[in-house]
Amino acid sequence: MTVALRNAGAALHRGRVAPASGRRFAMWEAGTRRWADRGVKPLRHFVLPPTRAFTLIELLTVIAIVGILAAILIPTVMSSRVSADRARTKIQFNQWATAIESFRSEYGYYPVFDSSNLVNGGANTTDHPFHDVLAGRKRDGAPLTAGSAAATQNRKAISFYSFPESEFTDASSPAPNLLRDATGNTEIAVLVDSNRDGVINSSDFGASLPLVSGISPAASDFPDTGVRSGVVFYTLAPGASATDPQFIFSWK
Ligand SMILES: [Ca+2]
Repeated sequence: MTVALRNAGAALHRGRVAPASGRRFAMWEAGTRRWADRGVKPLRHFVLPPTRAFTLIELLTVIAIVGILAAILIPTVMSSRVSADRARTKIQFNQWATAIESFRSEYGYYPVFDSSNLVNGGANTTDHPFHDVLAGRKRDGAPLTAGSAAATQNRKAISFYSFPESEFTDASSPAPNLLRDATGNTEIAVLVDSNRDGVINSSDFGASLPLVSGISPAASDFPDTGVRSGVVFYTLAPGASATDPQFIFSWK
């Protein structure tokens, strides 16, 4: 006795209307307990959707829209990234300044890093004055060299700041193991109120402000009379040039 129907094999059809002899069916026979071929079942009402490709106009329109969106979004994304890097740089400078102020609170005077007034001034493969004074140890974790400027100033070898690896250039870079800011700058000025008169001016840093990437702040950015602060960091802002000097400052 016949109890069921099943599709015994689907033929592949193309076109708007499948041919009438499109599909074969089998019927289950209980007596023999097997599927028996019952031939072809007409598929007169089986309609396939028409195939359709994009026209050239449609493709060009899509490409134009994608191009317009990219032109709008890419500068926005780039600008956001630069703004974020600037903000992170200011935070980083602020943390360094806090460490310097902690040093002053401990010892009663501001540390002297290097006559260049740059955070990487005097750095070599074994010593890094700015790092060593504030970290209370060398880059490799070794104790400060007895009698060195860092050991003499930070005589208690106090760790005022733990420099993360992200604040150094890669060991494989052309200038490895230098302190860097969040924008990638390694030329960073550090000024302290050495004579502790409440103002940072030429009495503290010398005849002229240190250059960063060949440029120093103008009087409009850093008055000749100085600024009332204990610690100042500055570096060149992303995209700045000699004709368009812009700096990232941090005062504390
Ligand atoms: Ca001063």
